[in-house]
Amino acid sequence: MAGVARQSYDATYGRLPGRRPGMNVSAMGVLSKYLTAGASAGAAALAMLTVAGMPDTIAAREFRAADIQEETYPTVQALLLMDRLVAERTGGRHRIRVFHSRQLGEESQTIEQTRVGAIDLNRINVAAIGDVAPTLNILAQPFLFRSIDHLYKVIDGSVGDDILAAIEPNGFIGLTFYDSGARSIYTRSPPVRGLPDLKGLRIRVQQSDLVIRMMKALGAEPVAMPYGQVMTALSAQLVDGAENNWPSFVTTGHYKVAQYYSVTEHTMGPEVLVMSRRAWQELSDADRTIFRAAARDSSRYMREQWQSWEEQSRKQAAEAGVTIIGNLDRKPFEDATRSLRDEMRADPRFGRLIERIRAVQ
Ligand code: GTR
Repeated sequence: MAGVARQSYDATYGRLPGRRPGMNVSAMGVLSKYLTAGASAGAAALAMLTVAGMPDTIAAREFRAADIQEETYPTVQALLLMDRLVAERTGGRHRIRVFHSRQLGEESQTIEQTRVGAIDLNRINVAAIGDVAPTLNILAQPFLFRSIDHLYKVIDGSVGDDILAAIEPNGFIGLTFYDSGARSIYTRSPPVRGLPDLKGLRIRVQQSDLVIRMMKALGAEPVAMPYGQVMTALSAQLVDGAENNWPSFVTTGHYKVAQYYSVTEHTMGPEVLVMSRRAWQELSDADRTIFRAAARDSSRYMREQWQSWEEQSRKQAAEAGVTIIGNLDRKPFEDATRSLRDEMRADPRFGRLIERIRAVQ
């Protein structure tokens, strides 16, 4: 079976996953693991086609994938790996072209384009898509997970699968989750050392009803705006701060202007990879299996490196003079947002799933 033409890969599709310092701790070794595994999965998929007597003439296709993060960001690297896996496992019939750095628009625009089928694949944060695929808001709730381990057990298990499946009526096929760590609040000034310090501060949030309400519940004034505008807003002092995970705080450059990072870890909402229903309908059953498996493999690959990304970003921020407020009492933050969680639990669409999440040990 024809493999990916590796030499021309960089020219056509951009950087290979694993090349960037920090990302490539053991990436090339990890990569070959996935690619080797892929060869047999691809062969198996082709065999399935033959067994089922289906024509093997399913059109070759280039799928457009969106990710607003920049090229070196872990999720973009994961999508680039997914392209290689899909190419290898379909004998080069299908490719994924990754449009990173908001080339296809801001997150809310890409979500709409994915819903109508103009974008085929989209890597989005669960909070950002929660307004149109409400089940994903479950995972974006403040103080839902006890730890990152708890989150992993949930998204890797049957609840995760059920949440991915639940968004199909909203026009999306949920393929996999990606790491996003925990989000914390950072400010230009004043430093947030406890809940009272947040009072009245203008904090940029994602364009999400849930997150807007969460920030209000914390006593701040939420300012919802697209990711691509936050740096300007911080620099021009239109907002006092924002909130995000370590790698986003650093890759966006926000750490250069917002020099207080308060470890509130108020949400651990992961990233999600969705496919448009339209693109999904074009895939044969065998190709669907390949896409799902490649998505999950790319997510495992990314997870193997996520922690080192977080650590390196944290270190880079500290070296650049960021004050890390790590000893803040999170209990008042949790208490202030309790009514949001209670409301979601009482919602018949979400109550059972939330109970299952809480029961995961
Ligand atoms: C990042 C996430 C993006 C986007 C961004 C934001 O952590 O990866 O998809 O949601 O946060 O704050 O807008």
